[in-house]
Amino acid sequence: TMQAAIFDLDGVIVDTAKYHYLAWKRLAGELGFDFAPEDNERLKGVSRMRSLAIILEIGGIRLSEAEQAEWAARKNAWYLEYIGAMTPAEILPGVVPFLNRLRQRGIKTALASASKNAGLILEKLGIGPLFDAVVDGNAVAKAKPDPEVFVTAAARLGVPAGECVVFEDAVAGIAAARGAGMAVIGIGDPRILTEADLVIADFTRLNEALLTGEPSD
Ligand code: B16
Ligand code: MG
Repeated sequence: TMQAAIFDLDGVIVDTAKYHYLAWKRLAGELGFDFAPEDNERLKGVSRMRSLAIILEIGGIRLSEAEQAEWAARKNAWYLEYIGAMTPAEILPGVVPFLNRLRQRGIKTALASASKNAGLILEKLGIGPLFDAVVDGNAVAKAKPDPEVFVTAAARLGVPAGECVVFEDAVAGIAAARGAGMAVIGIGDPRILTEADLVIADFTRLNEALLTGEPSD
């Protein structure tokens, strides 16, 4: 039986992708090229520096390590500006009731995000207390699709990998959860998230029956 539920942040709890997109687009603009919305898909679940490498490849631009660090810092400052006005109203539908029901059932909850800003975002959303553990981009050395972030989350909860279920919206994140030996529920399009055990559109109709095998109420 499932003892723990581990959640990705961007695309699962809240749509920060739109703010990342605005910040990367601004960076691309300053470097003199356009960054199309379609290309934003490639950045989902991927670390900040890896995202920058993808953007620079799209723009056909080469930068030194020091310049890359500067642009990444600039991008993050813009991103922080954009998420500054974020409120609990932006939490994706069904998330809070689902987290509450899990907790009522004694199922442990963790956040496992690639983002170094995850703590700040949870604070803005007011849902930090709903997680027993938070593992973010500051706590891991290897980014998704490496399993480290999920392995670390399970260890912090004290739950074996085989008894964890992961909720992920990104292909890289699903691969990471699989690599950790965990069950994965994809949030999004089943044609894209082909490696998930199950794919749902969002949390509005999901309940803990999925985890306990008990009938829904
Ligand atoms: P930051 P997740 C990821 O969050 C985003 O999906 C990805 O687009 C972003 O580049 C990454 O966080 C790093 O974010 O620049 O804030 O450290 O989906 O793993 O919750
Ligand atoms: Mg995500």
